[in-house]
Amino acid sequence: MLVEEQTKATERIKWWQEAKFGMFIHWGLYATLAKGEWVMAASKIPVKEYEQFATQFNPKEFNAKEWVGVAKRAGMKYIVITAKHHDGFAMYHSKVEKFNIVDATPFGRDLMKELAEECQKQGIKLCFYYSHVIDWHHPHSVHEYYNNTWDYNLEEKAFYNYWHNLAKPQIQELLTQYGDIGLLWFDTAGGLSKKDSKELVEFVRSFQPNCLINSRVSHWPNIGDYQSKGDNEIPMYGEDSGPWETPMTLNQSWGYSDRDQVWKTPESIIRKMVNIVSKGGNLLLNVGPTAEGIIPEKSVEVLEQAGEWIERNGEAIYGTNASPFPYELEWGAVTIKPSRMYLHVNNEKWSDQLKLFGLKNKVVKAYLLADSERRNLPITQSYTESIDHHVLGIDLPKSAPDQYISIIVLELEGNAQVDDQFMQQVSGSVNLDLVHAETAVEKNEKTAKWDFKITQPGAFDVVLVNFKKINTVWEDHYHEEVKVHIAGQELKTIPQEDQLIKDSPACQYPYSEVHSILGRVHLYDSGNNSLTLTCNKIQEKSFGTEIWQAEAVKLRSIKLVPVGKK
Ligand code: FHN
Repeated sequence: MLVEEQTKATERIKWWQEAKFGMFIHWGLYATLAKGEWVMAASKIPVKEYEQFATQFNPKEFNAKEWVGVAKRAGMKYIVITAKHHDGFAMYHSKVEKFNIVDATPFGRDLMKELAEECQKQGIKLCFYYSHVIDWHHPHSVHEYYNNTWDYNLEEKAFYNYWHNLAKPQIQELLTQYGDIGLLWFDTAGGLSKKDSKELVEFVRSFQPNCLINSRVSHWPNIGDYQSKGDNEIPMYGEDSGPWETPMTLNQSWGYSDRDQVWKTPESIIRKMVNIVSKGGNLLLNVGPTAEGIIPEKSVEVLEQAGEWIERNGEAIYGTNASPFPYELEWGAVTIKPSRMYLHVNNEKWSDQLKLFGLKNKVVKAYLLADSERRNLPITQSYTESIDHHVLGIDLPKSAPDQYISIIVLELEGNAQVDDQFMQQVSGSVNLDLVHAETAVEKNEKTAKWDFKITQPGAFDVVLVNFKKINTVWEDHYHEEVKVHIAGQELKTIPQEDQLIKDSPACQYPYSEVHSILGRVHLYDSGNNSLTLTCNKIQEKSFGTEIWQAEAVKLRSIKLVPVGKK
């Protein structure tokens, strides 16, 4: 990219990177069936029959002020709403297609106009989701896999008929009828050519040069302003060098489903948000309103409770940068600002003293974010030259001052500088994320190698960490031996599902975190070590982010857990 273009891109995305938290709204005609947004395809509902639901769609309870108010109270800074999902129904007044909320329903109001006005009033950026390739209503839309073949014959489809007569004109409408649009969220680009993808980006820019575009505009890499991770996917520390987001469900569905009552708790939302923000990402959290126009009560309750925490702790969230440590910290997470570090401590890890390894700066002052008087917390700092080891100790009050996660602010001399080597954490465990390994392929064997520092030698269990998608048979993926070499010792075993964690900070439905104990090793000396893993699951990161493209089992990391401290 040219320097001038890069400067423009950096400027364009600044508001979004500072915002951190947005509301995703999946709302469409499918809400009348209350079975999620894929109901038309799942039940192969013919277009003519599906169109009939519009005659009953009358969301009289819709109130733009209330909806924007929910986002605001949750601490969200932008709203991304489905202007058209895969069913092809436009939730705004489209002049090019009558299958829209104004022309086809008794409701007859352009609710996007109402939302745009309200967002403007309440200082929230309005953004649109637009399903640009899948459209089950239009006879000529063509996706790589998911087409309406129950009404239309695939061979008779002429993609450019759809593209020029519906998709592009509707995108133009969205960019010209509702004022400034924060971003366009495209989805499911399978089959769209590189040329069409790039032209679409230019097309959007020609109407609104500052409108952001997410990476799902195309399946070709490096198109768009930022990376949308897979649905509900939270990456590893340092996995993405550019801006990224996690689109996430509050329960297990996007569009309203009366069967889905598996809600995340406010605590889980806060933890995931902190985890995402500490890795430099944004959280785009979904609600699926009912056909009447109501955001489900349970969603509002969870969002409001999460919002109360965010309101108290916003200084450590908005406008921050990612943690400089390349691994998950066992007590929580870190965010930074110039000359400042925020330690987000999970309340169940709260103790008399918190220790942080690897911070090189002098700490000028430490205090609790919850303490309006900013009273000093006693600290000690030491450095052991022989093993190049920095240790900060912070004495803490008896009880954690906030709900779920309590924040310690460190004022630093200069901007945060840390030892970015992998090293033992305070409990003695070492987390080695795949993304930071040196990988190689030799004689059909894939290896990953990490260097790390040991400060507390001893015996360790070696644990392989994978994320496994629901309904996946583990043995289909792990049926060969994996090998670990460390300090002259070798472990060889077929990994088993020894422990299943359903809701860890970085893992959630449709994935569970699986721990496999590979065996035990002994590290006798302090200092530098290396570990090599041989495993056929080691692979370069993939670009596919839609849920059906995501791997069924993803290798994340390997851990050394000191014996007796699991
Ligand atoms: O198929 C869609 C799905 O309905 C939903 O809109 C999600 C949100 O990220 N995107 C697609 C699947 O990845």
